[in-house]
Amino acid sequence: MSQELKQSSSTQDPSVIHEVQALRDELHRHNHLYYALDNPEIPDAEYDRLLRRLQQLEAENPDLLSADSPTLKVGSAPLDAFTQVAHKLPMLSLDNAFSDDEMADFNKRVIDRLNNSIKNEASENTTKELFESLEYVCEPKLDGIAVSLIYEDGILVMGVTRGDGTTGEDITANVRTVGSIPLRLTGNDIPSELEVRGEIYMPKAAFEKINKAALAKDDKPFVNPRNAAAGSLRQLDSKITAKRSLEMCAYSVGIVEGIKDGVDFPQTHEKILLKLSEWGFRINQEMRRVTGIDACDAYYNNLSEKRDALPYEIDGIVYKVNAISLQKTLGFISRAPRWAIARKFPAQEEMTQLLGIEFQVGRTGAITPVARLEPVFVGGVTVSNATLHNQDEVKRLDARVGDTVIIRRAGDVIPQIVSVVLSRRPEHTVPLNFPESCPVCESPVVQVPGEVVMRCSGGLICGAQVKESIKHYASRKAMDIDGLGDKLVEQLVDEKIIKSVVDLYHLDVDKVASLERMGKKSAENLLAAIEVSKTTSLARFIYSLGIREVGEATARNLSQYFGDIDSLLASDEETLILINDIGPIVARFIIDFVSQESNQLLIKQLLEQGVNWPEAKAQNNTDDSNELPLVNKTYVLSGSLFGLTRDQAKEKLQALGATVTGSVSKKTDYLVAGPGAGSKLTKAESLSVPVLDEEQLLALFEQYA
Ligand code: 9MJ
Repeated sequence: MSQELKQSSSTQDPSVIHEVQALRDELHRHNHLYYALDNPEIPDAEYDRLLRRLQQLEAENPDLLSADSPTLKVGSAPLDAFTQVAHKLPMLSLDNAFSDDEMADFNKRVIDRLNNSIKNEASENTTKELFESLEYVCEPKLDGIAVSLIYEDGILVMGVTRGDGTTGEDITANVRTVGSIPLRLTGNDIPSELEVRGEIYMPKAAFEKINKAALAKDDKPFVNPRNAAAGSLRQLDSKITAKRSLEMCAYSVGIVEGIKDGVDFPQTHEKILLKLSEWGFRINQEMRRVTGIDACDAYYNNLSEKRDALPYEIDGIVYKVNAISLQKTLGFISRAPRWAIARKFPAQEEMTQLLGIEFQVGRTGAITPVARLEPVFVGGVTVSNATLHNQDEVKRLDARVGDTVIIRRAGDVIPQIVSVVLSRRPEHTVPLNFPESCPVCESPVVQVPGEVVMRCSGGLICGAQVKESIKHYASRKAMDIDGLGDKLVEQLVDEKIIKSVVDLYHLDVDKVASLERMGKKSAENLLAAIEVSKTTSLARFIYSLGIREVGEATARNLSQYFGDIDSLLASDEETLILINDIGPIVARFIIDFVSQESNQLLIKQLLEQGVNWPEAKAQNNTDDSNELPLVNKTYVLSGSLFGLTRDQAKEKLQALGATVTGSVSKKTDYLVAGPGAGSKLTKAESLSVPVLDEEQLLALFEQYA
């Protein structure tokens, strides 16, 4: 509970006093949940908003300031299970900025203060230029757990969490297990007492691995890598911590005593970091020294692009004045240094209301629950839907209509519901029931043993499956029917103009023209596009049939192997599994498809309507593709190309035997990068994957023409 607020002459408004009191109580509770229990209930963005509101009210009503205000505190009391240790120098936190404007304000505050202090020292020559070209060090803000490591004569003797900034927990046994924390430093210029500060974090890959293992054992997964790191560090048994693949990145020094005679301790932040690296610490490879605030903003933009490709989570950029002498001049305010700031990325997690849940039926009958949300701005876009994936996820979350939920949207990933804020659950909510019959055609919903997904058993009786299969057939990578988008397919099916893809070839131009938002010209264009699309490739045709698990690559392999559709129809599982990339499960799906009479009839009818492709020689031999020049080579395409589309480039590469994938990894042989290549280019560079430009790609095609 906050101390009772004194009413003073300047703040009479009881509603302000009440709001301040309520905010403090609320923030105290969230601090405890976050710092002591590793179990935050609300997203950081919501916490920041509450804190900022309290800061604003305190600034407007200074008489309401109180010694126990959460605005003066960094965190909350540590758990009792570990010994508490007082920091010799407090571990401060950082002030935040959320825009270029707030960064400019920070820079101005720094410059004004430095100018004033110089004036006070009676130097008339205030060098405005000097401060306008002030050096900052920029580094990613790791989203982990801040720690202090004490070294005596170069030997690690203690590791302490930040705790509330004044007192932390002794986690020495646990930090010793972290690979990137040196137990003994190297060098002969190490001060006899040295405190190194940094962030312990869990890399994304390790986080995914431990959560997979947790789910396999029916344990509760961690919400994010930071919670996973915190949970791992707070283990009383350090053997468990040792298995958690934690990392530490050093970002500053605290106490430094007993510098050896003749040794000059570095006098800039950058040089201190380089010295720490020399002594054996990991420092951030993205760290850069820049001049002026514009360069800080450019660094921010650049890192925003790279963010998804980094192997660890970051939630912003930290900027620090480089010269230690200037840092000393600037000093501190209550809880943060004046010489540093954290520029936060737009929140990737936000809170909103769950308005309803709908069940969508996909092309293969898979039923996906979709959450309808009160629109919320998160991760840079407004989100009003989020997938709930499947029944297991629905059970895990227990999200109910009316609930307040936390939404996460990171990078280009589809928005997810992370958790439910149970303390805000209204009364009389009901758990979600998965439907027993299809919401579209009312056929029974079935679950194949061993599969998580529930499916509508209606097949092509089901209007939803019909629509999705026609959309797939017409899509760009399938029959590529120009102008036949999802909306138009829905209209054609809803108006009973078509029931299957075969009906596309008997369309009545007037009926199409009479549809909403259509007209004579659009209808004629559509019919012309359908005519043009009839000439295709066998690979596209196989893909367009929508056989389960037969994507573009598998369709291409089938096309190359069989050379014609009849051989595919006459095939068997033993033959299919000889083909590149086809295992017993996919082989079963293919046989299931081709053995159904309705599918055989469909293919026959499509061919009768004039769907055709150039004849090709069957390779009928799984090794043949090895004769193609780019076989076993993996390419990724990114950015814009000018002389051809990315799809054309992809098809040409594949025709030469190459595999083309969507993301850069150690297995990638080449990245083809055009302007705007973004994070894929960054990742390729970080993995030393060779990068080709369009000219080099065209030269490659020329070589094998
Ligand atoms: C993080 N989290 O990466 C600081 N931080 O400096 C970096 N945090 C910091 N610096 C002073 N790079 C207080 C916190």
